[in-house]
Amino acid sequence: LENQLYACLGSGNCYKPWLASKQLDIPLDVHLIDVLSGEQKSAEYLSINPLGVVPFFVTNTGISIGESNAMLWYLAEDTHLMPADPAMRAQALQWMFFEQTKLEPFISPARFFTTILPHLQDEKRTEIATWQTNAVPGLARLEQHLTTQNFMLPHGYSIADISLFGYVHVVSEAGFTLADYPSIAKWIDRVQATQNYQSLANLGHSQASLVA
Ligand SMILES: N[C@@H](CCC(=O)N[C@@H](CS)C(=O)NCC(=O)O)C(=O)O
Repeated sequence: LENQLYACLGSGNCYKPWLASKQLDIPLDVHLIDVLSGEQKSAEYLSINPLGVVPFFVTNTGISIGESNAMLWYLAEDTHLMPADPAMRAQALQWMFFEQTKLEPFISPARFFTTILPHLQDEKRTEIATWQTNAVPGLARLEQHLTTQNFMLPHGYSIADISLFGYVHVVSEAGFTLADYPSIAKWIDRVQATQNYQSLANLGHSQASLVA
């Protein structure tokens, strides 16, 4: 039995555990779920994940894990992507909660209705503007942090970076310009230069261009 990842193309949340598995060389079977056609609510998928969302992870010992950042935590245990020091582990978690509360809820839907379903952009104009406004404080805080640090944690590249990278590296697809965030832009370059890095477009292999 291999680790199983249920994922959809183009998703920052799905990308996070997949990228970690690639960088750590952890074997993983990827099952693509077509969220745009509602496959995540099919009886077959609900029997695997009753919440009907992706990503979803089943370990090679048969244990189910929801939430992309929880998957990162599991995959990185005892590796260079997880700090050993308890206070640093807590800082990793701190940034992962920051990602899920201050950035992902705004960048993800703004990007969805701008880039993934652009025909809904006009209809969603007001909501998109609100999501964009709400993402600014989080992006400003990240920019400030990365002005003095190469990576999120002082010891170097970690799951905190992977967590934030998922949506922040595609923030231009949500209507932002990275020129406004020069330290974030340089951090994106540094993450892309880490060992065994794989782009979001490679998630699900060649089919990823459908929603790139
Ligand atoms: N907080 C969750 C977010 C999961 C999530 O929102 N998944 C989206 C795709 S990125 C989804 O499955 N949407 C389809 C639906 O809700 O029906 C995580 O980090 O894993």
